[in-house]
Amino acid sequence: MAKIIGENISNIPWQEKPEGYKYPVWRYSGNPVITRDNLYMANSIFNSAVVPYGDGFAGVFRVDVMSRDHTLVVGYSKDAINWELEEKVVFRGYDPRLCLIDGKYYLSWVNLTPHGTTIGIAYTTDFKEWTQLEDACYPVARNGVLFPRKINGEYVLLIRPCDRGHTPYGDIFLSHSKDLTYWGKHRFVMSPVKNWEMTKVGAGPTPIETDEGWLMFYHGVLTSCNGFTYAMGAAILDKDEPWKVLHRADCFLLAPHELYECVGDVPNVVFPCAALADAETGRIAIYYGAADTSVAMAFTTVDETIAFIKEHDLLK
Ligand code: BMA
Repeated sequence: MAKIIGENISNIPWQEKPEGYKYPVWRYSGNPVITRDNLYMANSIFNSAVVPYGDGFAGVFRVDVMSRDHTLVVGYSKDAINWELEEKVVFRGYDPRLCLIDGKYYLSWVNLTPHGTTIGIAYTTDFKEWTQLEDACYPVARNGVLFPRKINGEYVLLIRPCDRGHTPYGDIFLSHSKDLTYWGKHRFVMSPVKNWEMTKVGAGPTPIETDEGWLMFYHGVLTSCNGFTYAMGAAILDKDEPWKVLHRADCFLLAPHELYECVGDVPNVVFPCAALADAETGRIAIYYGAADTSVAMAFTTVDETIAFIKEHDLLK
């Protein structure tokens, strides 16, 4: 049995796998959990990040407002399913990720600069006051995802260099920092390999530590006559040298299928940005943006996902 190394979050949202369902990741039956109706003046609320906070949960949500500016707002929930979002904009940009490191909640997101997107980093202890640090790189990059603890004494950030448009390429790299200001020791992690992810790949939720290595969910993009299709894949990275990919599924684990994933502002998008993981039960709740319109949730267990990755291992 694979094990999550981390906190017990006994109040993680959960639904059992539907009987007879064969795949390792199954959707919440009440999807989508957040729609544009959750906030005044929202055009769409999608790729968003959540963490356990107090006796409930907090999150940073991507809200594209009716001017179509990209904004990030804070939200709270008792059960991580029903969310109250605040109208106050905390940062401009998109695709937030959150993680707790040494008592501080770190946010990384796609920060907007006149020269293209970069990776913004900020932290908070109460989701009210934020301290913004230096951007983690110069433009152009997206999909900056911090590991939830220092590895060999250094912070580690997954990152995806790109261009200023709808980038037609993309590999995952990572960088190290001793102080979250100066980043270096850049390492290549992975490129697209199979058809479902052939255009580009980018890290998804904060990686989950397991006894087998870091479980990294990521998105892969296929280009068809109809444009891009975003799906979710998974890989296991070495615990101490996380640029080394130990196992990687050769197929997606979740792809656009339901109407709310196939129809929306950008059709055919499943874009995972967060996961809640309970060490005691091995349960994982994944939060993903659906069709750039709403936030949806899916479930798995560490055991099922790792078994599936190994059964369909690209690297074996
Ligand atoms: C990517 C990002 C995501 C978005 C996806 C699909 O480049 O901008 O925010 O979900 O495209 O439109």
